[in-house]
Order: sequence, then C-alpha cells, then structure tokens
Amino acid sequence: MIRDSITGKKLSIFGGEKEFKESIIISRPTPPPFQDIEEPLKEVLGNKWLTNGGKFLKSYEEKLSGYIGSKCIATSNGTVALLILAKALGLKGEVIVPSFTFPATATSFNFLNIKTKFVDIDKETYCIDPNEVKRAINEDTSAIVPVNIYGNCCDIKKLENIAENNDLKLIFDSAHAFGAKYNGEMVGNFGDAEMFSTHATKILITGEGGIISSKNNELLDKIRIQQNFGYDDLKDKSQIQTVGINAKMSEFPAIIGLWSLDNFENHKNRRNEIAKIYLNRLSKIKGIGFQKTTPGCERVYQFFSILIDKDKFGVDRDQLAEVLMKENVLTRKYFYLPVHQQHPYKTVEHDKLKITDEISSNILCLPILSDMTNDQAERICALIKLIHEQAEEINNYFRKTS
Ligand code: T4K
Repeated sequence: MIRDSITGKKLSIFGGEKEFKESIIISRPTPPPFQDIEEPLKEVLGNKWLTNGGKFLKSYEEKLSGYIGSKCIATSNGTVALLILAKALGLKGEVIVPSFTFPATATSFNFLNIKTKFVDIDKETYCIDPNEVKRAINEDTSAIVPVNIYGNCCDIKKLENIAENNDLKLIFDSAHAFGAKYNGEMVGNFGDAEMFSTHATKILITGEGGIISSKNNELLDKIRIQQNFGYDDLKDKSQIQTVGINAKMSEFPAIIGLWSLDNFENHKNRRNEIAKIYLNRLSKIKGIGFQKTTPGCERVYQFFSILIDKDKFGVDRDQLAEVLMKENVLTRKYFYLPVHQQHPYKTVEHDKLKITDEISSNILCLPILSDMTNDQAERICALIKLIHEQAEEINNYFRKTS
C-alpha cells in the first residue's frame, strides 16, 4: 500500500509514540547468515592458515577482478589503500581533492606529507568540478583525486582528459561506488587506479577492507610490495625492496567479502528500489532537492541524500534530523563538516568553496539499507511530509527549547 501520510500521527517531539520501535540506522550492514559461512570458516580454522595470501583471499581477489574487469587487490581498509597507491605512484607535492568527502580521502595523502588542494564541487552532482580542477593545477600538482560521491560517478571523461593533457596521475576514490558503471563500463576501470572501501557500512562488505583496481600491472606489483611491509615475496624474503606497510587482508574478511559479492546484485537492486520510493515520494514535497546522477552514470546508492531548502521546506536540516531521530530514524549529515573546515585543515589555503559549504550545511542522508522494506521507506517519507506540514509548530518547539 502506498502511504502519503501517517493519519492521526502525533510527532514524538510533541509527545506522540515513536514511529519506529527499533531504530532505522543510516547504514546497517547486511552480514552473511552464519550457516552460509560456516564451512569456509571451519576450513580456515582447520587449515591454520589465517592470512598472508590465503586461499579465500585469492579467490575473493579473483572474483573481484572478474566482476570489475580490471585486476583487484584487497587491502585492510580503503584509507590505507589510497595511501599505498599514492606511495606506489610516487606522488609528491600537491594533489587536487574535493573537500566534500570523508576526511580519509585527504588524510591518506597528508600522511605522506603530500599537500591537498581542495576544490569545489558541481552543485548538481556533488562531484568535483572539472573546471575548478583545471584552475587548481600548478607546478606542484602530481595527481587528481576525484571522489565518486554517494555512489554517483564524477565527470570521468573530462577528468581523464585533464589528467592526460597535464601529465597528472588520476586516482578515483570510489569508496562509495562499487558496482556503479560509467558509459557502460564498471567503475574500477578508470584513471591510473581506483580505490573502493568495503567497510561494514558499504554495500559490498568485509567489515574493514578496501580494494585497489587498476589495469597497470607494474603498478599493481608495486602495490603488492607496498602492502606487504616492502617485501616482494617472489624475490627475496629477507630483504625489503622499499619502505612498505602492512595493508593485507586476512582470510576472515575475505570469506565475508566472497559472500557479499555473491549477494551484491540483490543488495544493490534493493537499494535502487528504496531510492526510487524516496525520489518518488519526496519530490512532491517543497524544499527538498536531490543529487543529480552524472550523465552516462549508472549509479549505486551507497547513500541517499536530500538537500533541504529551509525557506521552502519550513524547517532546517538540523531540525529535520532531530525530529526524525526522535522517531527512531537515524540520519547522518555526510559530509558536514567538509574536510577544509576540519581542525587539521583550517590553515590550508584554498579558493572559496561556496558550493561545498552550501551543500554541506543543508545535506541529510536518509537510511538506505540492503535489507530495508518498502514500507519502512514509505513511512520515512510520510514522516518527512508530516514534518513539512507541521513546520510552524516545529519551529515554535525549537524556539521554546533552545
Ligand atoms: N573515502 C571516502 C569517500 C569514504 O567515505 C571513506 C569511508 C573512505 C575514503 C575510507 O574508507 P575506509 O578506510 O573506511 O575503508 C563511516 C565508515 O567508517 C567509513 O568507512 C565511511 N567512509 C564513512 C562515510 O562512514 P562513520 O564514523 O560515519 O561510521 P559509524 O561508525 O558512525 O557508522 C555509521 C552507522 O553505521 C552508525 O550509525 C552505526 C552503523 N553501523 C556501523 C558499523 C561499523 C552498524 O550498524 N554496524 C557496524 O558494524 O564512518
């Protein structure tokens, strides 16, 4: 049944019952049922081979490579994947990144003393603006690091052209975009390399985990060495080839990853259906805007965001989040604060990031889960509609309680 409103519902801030008895969290993982991974777990424990190029890791990497169409290396997480990529590519000086992202995008480079030049995003797709990238290039720039934000794709073609024309490396932070396609090709096949996160909050999960994909075998060889303390297992087990780190994935997350990959299409499709409900229902409410999908992109829904125009919607983003929280709907303000406003970055010079600041102040990500029901999504939409309808009372409530 399609719900347009919740008849007779009294909002919880006004003393009504919570709409949901149990919290609906922004991004709860869908882990495997125990019986589905019992056999491989027994095998690993029985074999006493827990990590360092184990059987399940190999199989996971092979399946990933088959799915993406470029060779994939699994890592301990996405942050360290970016870090070893930067090291393997020999980046230095400055890299161009958006500020509208999770701090890890920038951290991975700063950790290696590579500076991050923050540039603004496109106001519709929320992805890095290629024109701003062009403007930011200088003699210190060594790479461009666009982020395929929320599961949307950047303007990949333009960015590839800019990188090529300026002899720069191009690394995609595709932490959110596993399973997305651009011009019919899987994300993971672009630039010099791409990084995915398989953290518990993602669609493809391993608990903690990351993936590096690339078509450049020489680069992948370097990454294998980088993630293994600097040892090249094929050469000399007593001599490190370079200063490396431990960024390996062990057998347990690989087993979860194998299950998650087998179930990925179902999970992706479920989220697409939830997103359809959100788009359909919420587009009828004044003052709610949506991220536009980049032309040529078949996106995935790592996150579903709404952009609140307070003047038209009636209450602001923070108030909406609070009223929803009281109903047990736990949203997140990804990505507020943007990276350039985080403490370590406040002294970093950058041009005005007007669109980043504006979107970051008004964005709200709604729960989108791989096992969410249509009814849950419709009730969330009905709640948002009710909040819009009762905007005046809600404003009075916040005036009195602040
Ligand atoms: N680049 C980008 C663009 C990224 O977004 C990220 C990470 C990275 C790079 C780095 O990749 P990793 O190094 O993480 O692989 C989360 C994730 O930890 C992080 O992976 C993710 N992006 C970021 C957007 O979100 P938090 O601090 O917001 O997560 P947390 O612990 O508050 O969890 C979010 C919600 O999920 C909570 O409400 C509870 C729920 N949850 C969480 C976990 C861990 C569960 O239900 N079960 C769980 O096991 O960072």
